[in-house]
Amino acid sequence: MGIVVKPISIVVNNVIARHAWLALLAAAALTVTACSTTGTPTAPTVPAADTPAAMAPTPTPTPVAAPATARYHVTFQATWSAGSHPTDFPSSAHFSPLVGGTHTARVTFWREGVLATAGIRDMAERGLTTRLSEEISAAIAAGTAERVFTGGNIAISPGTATADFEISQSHPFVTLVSMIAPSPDWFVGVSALSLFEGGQWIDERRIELVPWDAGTDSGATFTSPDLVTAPPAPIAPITAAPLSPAGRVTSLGTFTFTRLP
Ligand SMILES: [Ca+2]
Repeated sequence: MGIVVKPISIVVNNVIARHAWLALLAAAALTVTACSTTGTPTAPTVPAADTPAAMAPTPTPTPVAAPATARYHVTFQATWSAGSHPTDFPSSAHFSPLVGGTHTARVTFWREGVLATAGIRDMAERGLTTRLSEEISAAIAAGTAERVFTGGNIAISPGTATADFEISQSHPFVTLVSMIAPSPDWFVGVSALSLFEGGQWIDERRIELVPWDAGTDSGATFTSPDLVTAPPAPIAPITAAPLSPAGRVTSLGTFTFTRLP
C-alpha cells in the first residue's frame, strides 16, 4: 500500500521526536515490527531532494557587466638587433613614435592586401604621425573611430616605447603602428585588434610584430634612396632580405596591451 510518510524534520535520536515518529507510524497503520523488538524505529529515509538545502534554489552568480570603457597601457618592446636580423643591420636602427586609434569594425586604417593611405605612407616612409592622426580624426568625425593617440619612439633598437589610451565597448578595436627606421617604407603594427571579447575586457594581450611593406617605396635595403613605387603596391608582409632572408620572417618585437585598473 502506497502510504507515503515524509516526517521531514524529525530528529531520530531525540526521544520526543522518536515518540512522535512512532505515533505517526501508528496513525498510518503501519506494522512496527522493528520497534517491537528493538525499540528503535526504522529511521525515515528522507529523499535527498527534499532536504531544505537541496530544495533551496541554486544560487546563480550575477554576471558582472563589463564597464563601458577601459584604459590600457601598451608596451612596445623592440628586439630588432644585429643578432635577430644580421643582414645589413643599420647602425642607427630605431622606431618612430607610436600612433594609433580606437575604432569599430566598420573602418580599417591599414591591412594586408590594400593600398596604404597617405597617413600610413607618411608613417612608414618618414615616421610621421600627423597625417595618420588626421585620418583617424576624420573617422572619429564619421563615427567609426573614437580616439586617436600617440606614444613614445625608440631612439635605438633594441628598446622600449609606451602609450596609454582609453577604449570603449562601442569602439573596441585598436590600431597602432611604428616605422622600422631607417627603411624605405617598412613598419610594424596591429590593425583592428579587439580588446573586448566574450563580454569582457582582455587583461593582457601580447602580439609578435613582423615587418610590413607599405607598398609606396621600392627601396631594397634600409638606407636605399627614395624610389617611389608606381603604381603603389598593396601592403604586404616582408618575406625577403634584409629583414626576412630566404623567407625567414622573424619578430622585431612585441606590443603588450595591459588593462589598467
Ligand atoms: Ca616597399
